[in-house]
Amino acid sequence: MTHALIVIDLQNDFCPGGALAVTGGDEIVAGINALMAEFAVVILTQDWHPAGHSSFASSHGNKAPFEKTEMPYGPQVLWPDHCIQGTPGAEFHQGLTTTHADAIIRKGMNPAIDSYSAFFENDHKTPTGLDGYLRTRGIDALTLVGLATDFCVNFSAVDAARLGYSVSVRRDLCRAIDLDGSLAAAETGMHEAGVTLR
Ligand code: VGL
Ligand code: ZN
Repeated sequence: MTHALIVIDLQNDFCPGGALAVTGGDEIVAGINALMAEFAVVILTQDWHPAGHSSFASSHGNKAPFEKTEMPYGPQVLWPDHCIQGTPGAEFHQGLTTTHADAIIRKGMNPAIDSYSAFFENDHKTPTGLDGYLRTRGIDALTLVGLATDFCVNFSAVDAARLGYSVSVRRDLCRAIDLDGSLAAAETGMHEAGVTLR
């Protein structure tokens, strides 16, 4: 098996002090850096929204951050403005080793569709190209780490398992947002999809 490490969204806005801070988001950086040495291929993902993105509560006028809404592609949590292209909040955490990355996959650029997964936008149809990249490099096993366990790590892991990869999530190297039980639901969903939770 050729194994890739996928580091999900380890960006300033998801770390303490950021616009959509995940508790303890910065605690996992050193462990992830150390883990990179064990993998033939390292891929980083970057949440990369245009200003005014439709996943932002501020784009809906009458909605507050963390409220839910219905989008044409299904339910969507509305977020504080975060990871806006070219802003400091969208940069990787400064402690993250980015020099060994084989590829950086950006997602969430379509103003009308959010993209939690590294593989597909939230319509579950529009691909990011990551599957093609991994297949053409002969990769069949993935380990996922990063932020946030219950959103982007979860959606990426479930999509990867459905696409036929052997998938592990290192829970100790992830941190969760945990809105209304979303972490427990995500762990159940990943388990049911055949993801190994370590
Ligand atoms: C994420 C919410 C909005 C994540 C990204 O990386 O988990 N969560 N955008
Ligand atoms: Zn986002």
